[in-house]
Amino acid sequence: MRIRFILAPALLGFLILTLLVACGSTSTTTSTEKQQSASDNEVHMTTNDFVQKSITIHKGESITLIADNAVPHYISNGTWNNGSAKPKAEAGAPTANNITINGNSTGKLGPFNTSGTFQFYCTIHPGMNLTVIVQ
Ligand SMILES: [Cu+2]
Repeated sequence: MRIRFILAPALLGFLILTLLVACGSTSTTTSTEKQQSASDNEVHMTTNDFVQKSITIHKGESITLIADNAVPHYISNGTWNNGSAKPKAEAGAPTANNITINGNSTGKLGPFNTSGTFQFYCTIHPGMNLTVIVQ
């Protein structure tokens, strides 16, 4: 009699443990998804500029560039300096050679696998610069 009372909760405990392990593997997937969304690093673009002039991200992450209206943008390594385009790729910078972001759509910049400060510009919009700081 007593043994059954002890065994039944033990069996129940085992079942709960099995369920928890099963749920645990599901929540691992969820935390991976969270990590991905946390590293979305969105930068919006108006008709002729980045909404923010710089963004700080972690090593290994990428940036999602978002055109908020119908104007397309072409992103390359370098910067606008006093109205002149200055193409330049820093050591360790991901290559951006006129990455085309059509109007009302998105594009990816990266991944950034090296720490440092990297400059990007839109080749058709003078002054449209973005600084990416990778930590
Ligand atoms: Cu542009």
